[in-house]
Amino acid sequence: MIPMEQILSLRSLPETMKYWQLNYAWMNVIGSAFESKCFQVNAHDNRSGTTTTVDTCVYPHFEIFSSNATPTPIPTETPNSSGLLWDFNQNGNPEGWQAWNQLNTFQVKGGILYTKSTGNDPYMGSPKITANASALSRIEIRMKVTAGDTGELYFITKSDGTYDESKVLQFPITVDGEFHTYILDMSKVQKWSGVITQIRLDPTVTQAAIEIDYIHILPALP
Ligand SMILES: [Ca+2]
Repeated sequence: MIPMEQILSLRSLPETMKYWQLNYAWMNVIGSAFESKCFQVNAHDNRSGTTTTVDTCVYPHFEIFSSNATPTPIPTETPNSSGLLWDFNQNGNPEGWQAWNQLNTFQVKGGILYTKSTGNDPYMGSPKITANASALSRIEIRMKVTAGDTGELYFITKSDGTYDESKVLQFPITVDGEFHTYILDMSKVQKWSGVITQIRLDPTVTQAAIEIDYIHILPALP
């Protein structure tokens, strides 16, 4: 038998699909991953918490996406008293972050978001947020990158919703095979003001393996 988790990991199945139309999503994943054959799988229903064994057969050219498995919209995230924290500590859940450019294998496992840069302009976007720029001006990123020399943190605001070179902080990265914590003082960037509505991380500027432990938006250092 093939554990449900293993099947889900064969494709980057959106987290919301695990809750929506579970059987449909699960059949689709099998169909895209195997040749025609029959076998048993464990199907875990996240809603009821129950696991059942099911006989199933799949066929080549099985429909890959379900048109009625509409993902639940991700709400805008607002800070709690600590700030905005993305820890990537739940397997399979990138917490609203998405690979936007030149990043593949975007996967959360064992407390780490794993991804791989395929070019010289890789970047990933946060979920929509509502963050008071003057209250939260420090960003901490703990990550391990295998190549490159520079990371970049872009952002947009309520009054300026375009990603451009006026709203970015560049920082040197260390590529020695270890995790490093980068502390970014966003108050150095003139346009870090008003309400921040989204951030974007360019973890490096070349092809590299990337592991991200966490991304935190925090109050300024005292
Ligand atoms: Ca983590």
